Formats: sequence, C-alpha cells, structure tokens
Amino acid sequence: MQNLSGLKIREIHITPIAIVDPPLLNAAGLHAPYALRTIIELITDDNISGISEIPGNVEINSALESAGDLIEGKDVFHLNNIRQALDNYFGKESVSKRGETPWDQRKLVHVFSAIEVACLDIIGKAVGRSVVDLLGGKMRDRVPFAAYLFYKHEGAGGKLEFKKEKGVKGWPAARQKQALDPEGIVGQAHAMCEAFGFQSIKLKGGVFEPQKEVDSVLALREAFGPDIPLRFDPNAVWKVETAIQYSKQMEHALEYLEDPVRGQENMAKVRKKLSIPLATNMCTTSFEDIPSSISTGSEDIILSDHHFWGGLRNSMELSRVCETFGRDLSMHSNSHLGISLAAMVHLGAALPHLPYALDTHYPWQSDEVIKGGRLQFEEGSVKVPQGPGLGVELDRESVKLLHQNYLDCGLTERDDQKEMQKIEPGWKFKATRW
Ligand code: GKR
Ligand code: MG
Repeated sequence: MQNLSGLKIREIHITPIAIVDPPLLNAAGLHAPYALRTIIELITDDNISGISEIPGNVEINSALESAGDLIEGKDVFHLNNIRQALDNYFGKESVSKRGETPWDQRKLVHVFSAIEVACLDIIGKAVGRSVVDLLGGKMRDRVPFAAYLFYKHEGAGGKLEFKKEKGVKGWPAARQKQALDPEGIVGQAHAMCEAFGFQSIKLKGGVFEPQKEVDSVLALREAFGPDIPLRFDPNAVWKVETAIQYSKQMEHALEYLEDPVRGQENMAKVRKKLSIPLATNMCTTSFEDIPSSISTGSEDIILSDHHFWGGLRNSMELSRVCETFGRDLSMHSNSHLGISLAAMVHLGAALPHLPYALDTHYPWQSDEVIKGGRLQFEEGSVKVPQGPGLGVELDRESVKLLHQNYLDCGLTERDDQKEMQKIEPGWKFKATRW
C-alpha cells in the first residue's frame, strides 16, 4: 500500500475544454455548438494523480487558479481544512448568486466540487479502493438513468452544426434530427431508448407555449404506456396559475413534475394543488435553502448535482437531510463527459435510497476525455467503474484536442440567450414567460 503520510497536493492542472453539443432548446435559449467543461488534475508529492470535471467558464477557471495556490501543500485527506481555506479566501457565497438560469452560477460550489472529487480519486488510488467505498460503500452495482429529451434544431453541434452527417444510423442519426413538436419528441424518445435501454423518460420544456409541451408529454405517454415513468421540466418559466392549469392535464401521466414555477413559495402553492410530486434543481439548491424548503413545503424531490452542491460528500449529507425531512433525492445534470458521469455513478451507487432514475445529458455528447472511450449504458444503467478511485483515467491526447477546441471556438461562458438570438433576433430570456 501507498505511504499515506505523503499525500500532499503538489500540482494542480486546470484545462478548459469545449465539447460538441447539439442545438438543444431550453427556457434560457439554445445550446451553443460547444459546451464548456473544465478538467482538473491534482498531483501529489508521490505522483498520484486525481481528476475531476466541472462545467467551465472563465470566472470559474480563474477562481480555480486562485484555489490552486491555496491548496498547494495540503493533504488530500484534509478536505475540511481545504474547504475552510477556500471559504476564508473567497468569502461566503450566498445562494442568490445562483442566478435565474436553469443551471447554477455559483463559483465556490464548482471549485470545491472539482477539488473534492479529484482528492477522493487520489485517496481511492492510494488506499486501493473505489470512490463509492469512500462514500460508504455500494448499495447497488448499476445506477439507472433516464432518457433526457429536448426540443432541438437540426444538427449535432460542433462543426456539424446544421449540416447533416452522411451515412450515420441509429442514435447518431437521431441525435442530428430536428425535434420541434410532439411527433419529433416521440421519435427522439424511441431512438434514445432503443440505443441506451432507458426505462424512464424526461422531457425538457419551457420552450414553447404550455399546451404544445403538454401535448408532447401526452404523446409520450400514449407511445410508451403507463410502465415507463415520465417527467417534465419547464425550468420555472410558468406562472402559478399556468402551472396548475396545465399540470392538471398531465397528472395521470407524470411520475413527477420538475420546477414548474420559480421560487419555493410558488412551488409550495402549486404543490398544494397537484397530486403528483414536485422536484427541483432550481428552488432548493443548497443547505442554506433547506429550512425554508421545509417551512414552505416547496418540493418532494431534491435533484442534487455534486458540481453544484460542493461535491460528493455534501451530496451524501444531503441524502441524510432528505431522509430526515421526508424528501426524496435524485440527480440533475448538464452537458458532460465521462469523468462527471463516473462521479455521478459512484454517488448514485452509494446513496441509501435511489427511487428514481437519474438525469444525464451524456447521450447528447460524442466527445470523451477518458481512456477506453465513452462509458456504456446497459438497459439504461451504468455499472460502477472498476478500479481504485473513480476508475477512469485521463486520455491526455483527447484533453489536448478538446482544449484546442476551446481556444478555437472563442466561447468563454454558457450564454443560451446569445445563441438563440442567432436564430431569433431580439429573443430575450424571461424568468417567467407563461
Ligand atoms: O441543458 O439546457 C439544458 C438544461 O436546461 C440544463 O441546463 C438544466 O440545468 O438539465 C437542467 C435541469 O434539469 O434544469
Ligand atoms: Mg431541472
């Protein structure tokens, strides 16, 4: 076994990358041809390398650079001390910094998640155990995910944007197809479920007027029958009355409804009027939000995301909080690659209760930064990666190429409104639209 006294961080490498992402529509606008991720590698005195992946942008990357100076020389086991050093330096990051977009814009949660996951990867390698064991051990061998459907324009993103790639079949072909109506969504669902074996389906909404999106949910229900659980997520752009009126039509069809409205109080109002559970990754997004979540009764299910909750151990703690207060816990996602997926799978395997299939954007991506290529889904589930730590290794050549993509594409942050304006000039994000 490794000499455990020498696990001090010697180097931190921060590599922004740009990965091909299709033109997916959501309440904030349109996905750009590339999504930005950042790959973090920590190296110890003893040359053990630990890796992680987070959503990237220039602000987060520069915060990571500062964090790198603070954690140099620190022991990878001393995560509490690392956290404190970051808190002292950056100050407390209030939950209001989350922003109105469907994704979390706080910096510190990303930074700590990046460092924590890489430290856990190192610890796992040093002690010869997997990250799931560091989180308390496996409760299951495979972690189920849901098909994540999007309204989308034609194209698969990157250089292929708006051009059809010839000769592709199956999901790669379906991935390029336009889907702007219930028929397109049902076609996308069939292709995705066939390719990956998903047994639950989520539709991202908040794009078109409510009835059109309700019709897509009802068309999915009609096509897949009552045994395939369905969820729908308009990312909080509905008013309370709209949410109550339109969700009533879907009550028989949905296993849960995600963020129909903005804010805990509005969520609580809607929740009182519906017979289906409400889930959120927008109104209860940090431990700071828990007291008001309980007093208002804003949701039934918290969709955790280790990138936004400050890491895997925080997400485990969240699961205990959820159990205490009668919430279920499931998982949120954003466009990502295999390091994030591996971390999600370790966490999903360790959670005591996993009542719902987790979200993942992974089928929409085609790039990869881990050796051996993309992780595989079997009947919609991913097996916990074998081997110590995260069980995945960096493919340095791919990281190099994707870093070049980052430099070439010129994007520095996610801005779905700007992308949408290229298609619909003057289009503006509205926190509440219908
Ligand atoms: O990828 O467009 C997207 C989603 O809208 C994403 O950004 C959300 O954060 O998937 C997310 C959600 O469940 O709200
Ligand atoms: Mg959501």
